[in-house]
Amino acid sequence: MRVLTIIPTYNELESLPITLGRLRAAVPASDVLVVDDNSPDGTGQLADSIAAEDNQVHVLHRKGKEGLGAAYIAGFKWGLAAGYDVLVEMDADGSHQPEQLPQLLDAVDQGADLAMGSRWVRGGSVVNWPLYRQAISRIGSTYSRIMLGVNIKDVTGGYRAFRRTTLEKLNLDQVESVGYGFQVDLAWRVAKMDLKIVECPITFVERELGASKMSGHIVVEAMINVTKWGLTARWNKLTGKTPVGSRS
Ligand SMILES: Nc1nc2c(ncn2[C@@H]2O[C@H](COP(=O)(O)OP(=O)(O)O)[C@@H](O)[C@H]2O)c(=O)[nH]1
Ligand SMILES: [Mg+2]
Repeated sequence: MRVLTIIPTYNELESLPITLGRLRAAVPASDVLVVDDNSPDGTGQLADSIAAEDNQVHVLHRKGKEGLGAAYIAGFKWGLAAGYDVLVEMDADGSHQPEQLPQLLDAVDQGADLAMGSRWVRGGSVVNWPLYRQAISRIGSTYSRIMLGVNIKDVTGGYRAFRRTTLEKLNLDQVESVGYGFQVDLAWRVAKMDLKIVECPITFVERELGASKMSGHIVVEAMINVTKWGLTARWNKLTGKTPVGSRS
């Protein structure tokens, strides 16, 4: 299996080299694609200098900050075009421990179409995460589960390994949202296709360096979108038709 780990970055100058070093040591076989949104702190240039020394590290430079979702879509397209078999999502800040990636890859190897790192299954946990962040994550996951009818415990999580065929079946250009909504959107699309999703317990460690890019806007966007998707799906089921302009 050729594996590409995609790491989106925005102002991760301090964290990125540590995470990259850990990833290259933990899973040397995985190539890496850093997707940088022209970080003002020079993360993109730092990634370039690391890539110049390591031919398994690549960098995709984007014009400006367009959100996590857009960065991942660009990264997925790059990885699919380059022929990778498995595409991994990983944060740059160390929250997704590279040492736990083999679990996700094993799950894919054993037949999962999507392996998801999960904080909210037995064995999963969070370290140093403030209570309000835990509350947002748990409530957001539970609300999404009920609203969308998906049986995934940690649906907003962003440590994932996709089999390439899974991404090929999704219409990536239709995926909406920028933040957590993006992760929910992707997971829901996979769940609707009746593919095999496996949740693997992970220990999510809050960043020690740099600042979070999470905002109230991102949370509100996710809530509004999940509500909209859930109601649209119920409406479609009830009427047996697809309203004009709705998601398929
Ligand atoms: N390219 C890109 N990366 C982003 C953007 N927003 C967040 N990220 C990255 O996404 C990952 C998760 O973001 P983070 O701020 O740690 O979110 P939190 O863990 O929910 O607090 C980090 O690697 C960020 O650098 C963005 O707009 N563009
Ligand atoms: Mg983080």
